[in-house]
Amino acid sequence: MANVRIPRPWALPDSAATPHDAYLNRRALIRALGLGAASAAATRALAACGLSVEGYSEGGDTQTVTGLGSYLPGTRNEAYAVPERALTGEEAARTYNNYYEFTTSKQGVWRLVGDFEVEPWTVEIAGLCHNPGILGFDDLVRMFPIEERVYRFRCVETWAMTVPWNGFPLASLIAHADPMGSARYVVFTAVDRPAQQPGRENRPNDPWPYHEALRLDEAQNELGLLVVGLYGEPLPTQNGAPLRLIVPWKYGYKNPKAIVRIEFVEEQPPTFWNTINPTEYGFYSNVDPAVPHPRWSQQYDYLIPSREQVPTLPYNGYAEQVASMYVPGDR
Ligand SMILES: Nc1nc2c(c(=O)[nH]1)N[C@H]1C(S)=C(S)[C@@H](COP(=O)(O)O)O[C@H]1N2
Ligand SMILES: [Mo]
Repeated sequence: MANVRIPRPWALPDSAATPHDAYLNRRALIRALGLGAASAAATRALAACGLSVEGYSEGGDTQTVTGLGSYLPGTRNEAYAVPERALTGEEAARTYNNYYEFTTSKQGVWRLVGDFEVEPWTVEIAGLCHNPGILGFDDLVRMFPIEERVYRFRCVETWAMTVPWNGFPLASLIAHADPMGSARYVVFTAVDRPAQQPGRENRPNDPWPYHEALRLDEAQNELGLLVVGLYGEPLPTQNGAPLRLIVPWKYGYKNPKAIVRIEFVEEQPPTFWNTINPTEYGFYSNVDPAVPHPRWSQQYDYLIPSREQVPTLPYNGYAEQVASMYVPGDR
């Protein structure tokens, strides 16, 4: 193995990396070696070569067939194409992340996710609904047909990407849960597992576990996607495996990763970033180029990894689908 030459994007400065090629080459190597996506032996063999299996790594030897992604990529839904932007390279999408449970270094997250176990995984449906209960990950991907949608994604910090997500409509899960008339908000809670989340010790005063919320009508909008895959592959841990929310008209922090609980409530609930800094991060947090962040402009998206600058669009380009839900002043 020592004579196999693999580009190592992590050894290069960001500007010099050609990540997409490196990613494809590494996958080709993994396949050529006949290694499964996540067996412990494969992971150790790759680690010995200075490589890692994207997404699921050490500790991932309990993968089932569904865990390996037999339900992916699902059917491409052409209603959600983004014709005016090129797709972001896979490697960039997988190696430039915000995930404070691991680290605040965007290029460091993917290196630190190795101990995080994505299986077994269950999601609790709770609160004001007629059909509460606990659903296993495998149940979810069997119950709800998976589709692929290309969405713009915009972090409040101005970086942006355009990627194909694989998942099922949040509205479908909500219909299954059957909310009561008194339910007005939906809360999403991330897994609370500090022993496998090395960044937690650096931010002990944050209101963990990560939690976010939507008004019920927002959550029922056609755009909300519960995501289990990225680029047709199982969702990498650093991107929120095994289950995360994508609501593309909102800033990135409204898209929680590693969800274990979805709860229906009556009153507007607290949310992670709004609690930390309410003047900078509102409850709604819809993408809006006209409202500057207190510390920077929101007029442009900077596409990763090139940093190409493009105008930020109202509601991130999804005004047609979502604008009617809001009144002026919703922040
Ligand atoms: N659990 C959890 N979810 C999270 C975050 C986080 O720190 N923890 N960061 C959010 C932020 S600020 C952004 S921009 C997106 C980044 O998603 P990506 O890494 O898949 O691009 O995840 C969001 N979801
Ligand atoms: Mo973000």
